[in-house]
Amino acid sequence: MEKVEKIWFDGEFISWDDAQVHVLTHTLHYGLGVFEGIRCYRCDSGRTAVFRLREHVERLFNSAKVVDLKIPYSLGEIEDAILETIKVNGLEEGYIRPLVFIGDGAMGLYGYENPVHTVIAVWPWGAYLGEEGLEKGIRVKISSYTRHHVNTAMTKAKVCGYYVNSILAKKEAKDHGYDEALLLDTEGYVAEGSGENIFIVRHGELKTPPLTSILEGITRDTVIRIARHLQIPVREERFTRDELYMADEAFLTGTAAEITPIREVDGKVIGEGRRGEVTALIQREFFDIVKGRKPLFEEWLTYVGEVRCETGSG
Ligand code: PPE
Repeated sequence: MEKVEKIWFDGEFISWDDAQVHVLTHTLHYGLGVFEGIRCYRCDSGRTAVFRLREHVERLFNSAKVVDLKIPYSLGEIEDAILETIKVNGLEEGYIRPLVFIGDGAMGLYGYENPVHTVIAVWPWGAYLGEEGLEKGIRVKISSYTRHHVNTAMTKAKVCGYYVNSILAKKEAKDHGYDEALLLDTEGYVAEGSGENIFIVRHGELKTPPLTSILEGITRDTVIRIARHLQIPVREERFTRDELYMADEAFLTGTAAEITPIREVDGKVIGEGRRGEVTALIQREFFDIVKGRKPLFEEWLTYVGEVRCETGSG
């Protein structure tokens, strides 16, 4: 990965190489920590804008709430720190990774008296599933791993440890020559990708799994709003893998993955085996929005380096 100069670590900027932790860091052993993934884009005006900053930082605080981590900063402070981190590094376009974790101190499962650390790293990050994937679509495999049961993991929280499930699914898919894994829920319905939500297009309608055992994706919400704006019907409804096989189009959504068309699932060609029309339409609208070309969705953009009249408090 491409390094930048500084990382925000507990309120201070330190150099990338100095951003280290002790080997007895609690989160490293047991996985209880929360994080976010946010993107910023260089707009046509030349300015850099963070996409849906408020919603991402709110989700970070909600994730922390779900697992009882106390973030020692307010929501507004984290937002400002994110903007500052982008600015000091001169990042024009890329990815932002806030992480809240439990430091070293006591070992054993009850780490709640250990210090809680907060870091914000940024780096340039291109297309998550490849530039070609964005254009031509990717090949996906239904995973042999099941997405967490709602009472095993509270999947609306973006918790570090949950990602072991995603990593194994992703590795399995890659080992079998696919680009990405798709996980079913404990009842066998389509849930989500290893790090993306999923949509299908059938009979001119969009369908996406309801928010039960999946992450409340911010890109998912963006797509739903874009579809409504374009007057494409959207249903949040469970569907099965055979319905996915029969779909006219399918695509994945995520901050990292953006909007990535699916051209094949388990060796079966989806639709015409390339980016479908509805997918292309939504993808185009999405990139226009994040790059500041759509005044109607301007409220989703927070520009870096501008004085903000409103900073929320946590
Ligand atoms: N489901 C999961 C499990 C998930 O991790 C993500 C984001 C999503 C859905 C989509 O959510 P949103 O980004 O709000 O639209 N995955 C992040 C981590 C990727 C990584 O490799 O790290 C991301 O896209 O930033």
